[in-house]
Amino acid sequence: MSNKLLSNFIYTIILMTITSISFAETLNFKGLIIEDFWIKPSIGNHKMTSGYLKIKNTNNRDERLISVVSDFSKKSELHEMAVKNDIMTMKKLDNGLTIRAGSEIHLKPGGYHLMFINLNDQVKIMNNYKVNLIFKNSGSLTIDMPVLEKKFKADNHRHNHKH
Ligand SMILES: [Cu+2]
Repeated sequence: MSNKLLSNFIYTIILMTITSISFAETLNFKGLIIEDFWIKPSIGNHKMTSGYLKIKNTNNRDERLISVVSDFSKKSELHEMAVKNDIMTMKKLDNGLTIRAGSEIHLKPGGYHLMFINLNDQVKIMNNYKVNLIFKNSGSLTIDMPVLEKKFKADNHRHNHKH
């Protein structure tokens, strides 16, 4: 094998690796681009944890994430975090989350999130959990969410949880 061939070969391998990594993190479900999905590890015997993701709506009609289902917690809800009288509070979104045509929503620490309540077991790092996302127009999609440790400021806030 010539040097040029060899370097082309190596280049191709690198490119394939990068491509497969990005494939694993981005899903296209009927024009809804879903990425950056992860679950926060639960702490000790704390019975709940949260999940995050980004959804981009490339279609020309509005979409709505109406509910979430998981098999590792008794309940799963869509929540919004907000500051009320200097205390972080969480509110359940009974009408779901609208993703306008051509725009995106980012569920992230300190804002919108998926709330997994009454966990069957401790949610540990390096595990993956199946989560079912139910959309008003596009129907349901199951994604495999990895448990990742990500540092963020909102973690230090005291919050008042009403369930
Ligand atoms: Cu919550």
